[in-house]
This record gives sequence, structure tokens and C-alpha cells, in this order.
Amino acid sequence: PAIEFGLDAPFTVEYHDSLPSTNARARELPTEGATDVAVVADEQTGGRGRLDRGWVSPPGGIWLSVLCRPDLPPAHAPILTLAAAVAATETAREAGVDARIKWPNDLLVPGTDGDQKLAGILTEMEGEADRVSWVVIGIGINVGVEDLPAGATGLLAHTESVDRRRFVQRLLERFDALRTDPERVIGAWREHALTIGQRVRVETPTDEIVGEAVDVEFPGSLVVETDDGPIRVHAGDCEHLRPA
Ligand code: BTX
Repeated sequence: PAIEFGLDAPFTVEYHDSLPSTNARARELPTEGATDVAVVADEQTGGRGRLDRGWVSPPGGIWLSVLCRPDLPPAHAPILTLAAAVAATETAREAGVDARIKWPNDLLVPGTDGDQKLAGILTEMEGEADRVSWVVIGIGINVGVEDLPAGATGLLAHTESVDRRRFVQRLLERFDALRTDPERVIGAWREHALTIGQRVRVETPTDEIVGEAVDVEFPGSLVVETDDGPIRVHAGDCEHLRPA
């Protein structure tokens, strides 16, 4: 499959014309003893978002999941979601698209009628208390603009053509360089962030936090300055983040 996709990437690339979900396929790989594999599909018939939401994945998009086995405690795994967001953002920007990051896991393109969602990231993992056994980072990037939900946009709305193989290759190269460099991830994340400086309302399963988003901190928490002082929100606890 790696040869079929014609990539010389730092990950073995497994390509499928159609899958229910590249994350679901990548989750099968650890039992096969694999690591550092990227699963790519032209279309997904059951694409998944966070919190049991769906992800619309028509043919021709970039639907990609990366399986790795990092030497990290589970609590630090969110840094890999941020690394993937930075890798995807920088690759989109290189392709001429003004992508920005909305904490924790969305890529947006600012527009005159508001920000539109270009991409999303879904990280899943398994591990013990002190060490992750595997992590699957699913990255969905809209390419075309047909058959997308309201509020979504694709790369082709902002640039004339997209070489998907090259895009995947560049994204994987960047992710590979970033995954062991948390300081660079946080620095680059801040540079591309749309959320920092905004007044936000963050919904978690137990709380609603309102204030100014002032920073992101390792391993991926958002610092919100509230009337009662700063609160750090874990990426995994965010159900919704809206302008306040
Ligand atoms: P999320 O829960 O932040 O976003 C999901 C929400 O986004 C949906 O409820 C819907 O409102 C909206 N949405 C659905 N499809 C699209 C789309 N194509 N473009 C823009 N907005 C959309 C984000 O979850 C995480 C998405 C990860 C997707 C990748 S694709 C490869 C991998 N495989 C897989 O099944 N999921 C990941």
C-alpha cells in the first residue's frame, strides 16, 4: 500500500479507496504489532468526530489517521493533538490557505461571514497509568466544497489545486518533526491560534467557564482568565468552545 500511494514519508502509508473510518482501521493495527503507520482513505462512510459526533467525509478529502506509540504518560498525550493541528495548519498555509487553529482541535479559515471549519482532529489512545500504549490521531481535512455541512469549507475554496499525496507527505513530515518537540509545538500553536485573546465560553461536562482565553500550556490546556482568576481547561474536557 505504501508504494501504491507513492509516498516516501516517515510513516508507512496504508491507502484505502473507502473505509468506515480511518481511526477505526488504525485502532486495529496495534494488535498486529504495527507502529508509525498512517491510514489514508479517499472516502469514509462512518467518519467520526469527538464525543460521538459524526464527521462528513465525501470522496476526495484528506482522511488520515496516524498510529504511533510515543513514550508519554497518557496525561501528556494532548500535545500530540496540538502537534497534528500545527502540522496540518502549516501544510495548509504552505498550500496558500489561511488556516488558523481553534482550541483544541479545529482548523478554521476566517471569512467575512464568520470562521469556517476546514478540518478536525480526533485523538484516541490506550494506555496504563504511566505510559501510553498507542495513540491514534485522526485528521480530517476538507478538500472539495461539495457535500459538506453548513459552516464547513474545503481547501479548494481558497486555492486553485491541491496535490493530496504531497499534502499528506508534508503533513506527516511536519508531524514527525514535532512529535518529539513539545516546546516547538506550543510556540507554533500560539502563532497560529485564533482562540488566544478571544472572550470565550467553554462547556465541560461539569462546568461552564467564561473569560478571556489568554494562553495555551503544555500539554495542551487552555488558560482562561475568569472573574475568579485563571482556570486551566484540559483539551479532553472541552465539549464546546464559543465566543462569549
Ligand atoms: P468535532 O466533534 O469537533 O466536530 C464534529 C462536528 O463538526 C459535527 O458535529 C458537525 O457539526 C461538524 N462537521 C461534520 N463533518 C464536517 C466536515 N467535513 N467539515 C466541517 N465540519 C464538519 C472533529 O470533531 C474531529 C473530526 C476528525 C475526523 C477525522 S477524519 C480521519 C479520522 N477518521 C475518523 O473517523 N475521524 C478522523
